[in-house]
Amino acid sequence: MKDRKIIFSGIQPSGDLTLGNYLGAIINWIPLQEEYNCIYSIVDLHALTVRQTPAELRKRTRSLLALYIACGLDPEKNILFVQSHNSAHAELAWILDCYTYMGELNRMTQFKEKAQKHAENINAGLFTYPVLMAADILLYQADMVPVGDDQRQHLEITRDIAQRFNNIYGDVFKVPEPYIPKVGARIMSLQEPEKKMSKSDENSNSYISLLDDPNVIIKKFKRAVTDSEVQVRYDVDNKPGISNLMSIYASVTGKSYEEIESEFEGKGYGDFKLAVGQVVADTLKPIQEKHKELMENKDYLDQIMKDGVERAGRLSYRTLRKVYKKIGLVPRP
Ligand code: ATP
Ligand code: LTN
Repeated sequence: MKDRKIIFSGIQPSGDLTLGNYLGAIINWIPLQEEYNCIYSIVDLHALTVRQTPAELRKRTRSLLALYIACGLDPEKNILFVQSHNSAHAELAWILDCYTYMGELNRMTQFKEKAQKHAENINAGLFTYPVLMAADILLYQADMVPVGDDQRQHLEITRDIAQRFNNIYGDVFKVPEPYIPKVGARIMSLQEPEKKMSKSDENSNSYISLLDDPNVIIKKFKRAVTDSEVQVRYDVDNKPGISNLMSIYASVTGKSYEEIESEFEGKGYGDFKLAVGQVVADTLKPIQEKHKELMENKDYLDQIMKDGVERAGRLSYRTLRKVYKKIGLVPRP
């Protein structure tokens, strides 16, 4: 690997990717591949914190890898791998569990939200989820972690755990920085614009799946909840629906909010919603075609997973060995 800064990020195969995942995370990963050593994982162990149907989880894991590539991540330039293929993640997570306090984990808002949503299955994995995420990142000595705004708190706890460990044992872990985009970091639900767009929402009208048909995309934007004014203007507090559509449009086209406001001056919401739908459908079309082609080539995807985990495994093994030594575990003879 070239001597460059290291980037790590991951997405759970817990449902079809949404436009939120794309604009909040993946779209920012594409330019980074030219300047950094990037490692992107499909974090299937994290997905187990919510009950999954085995056959679907298997299919979605492959599909997510195909989407990574279809969105523009080059498997030669980036390390792409499946988290469960590298046992170092689960191993380091256990160690870090012993350096993380219950009180810290109790403050995590994602845990509180997920516990409320899955009241019948508040398992210990859901509670220690951020520690596995810390292990993912710290194993690779990542400098930066590109994520959406909802992951800010998890990045904070990762930094706290790394610093705590380093204070006891010396400089073992790199303390990572979050990398959160200015526009598109929090795409909201199309039906309830106060809530974030989420792939596990029961109402499929609330999100755009990256694999939705163009006519479905246009229809969902047409139905998006907005206010009773007619002016396309950015104002998150008073016009959350329109502001959300504006941030989607801005993030896909690269236009500023002022440019969008003047583009739609004197036009109604109908025209604007159609334009957003159209530009999103056009952006996703080549991704969908490439995804379809890749899904028909199982051997190719398997080869990428195999190469990816070999490279990831080598890097993480160095950190894991150092950690075991520092804390006093006897090396395997
Ligand atoms: P789930 O609904 O299963 O909790 P999710 O849609 O929130 O999943 P994750 O796999 O948890 O997706 O997140 C993958 C990446 O996408 C993370 O970097 C996260 O910050 C980002 N992300 C998720 N939802 C949004 C959103 N609505 N807007 C912007 N970024 C998002
Ligand atoms: N927790 C993240 C997914 C995730 C992740 C990571 C992101 C797991 N491990 C490591 C960045 C780096 C989520 O819920 N979106």
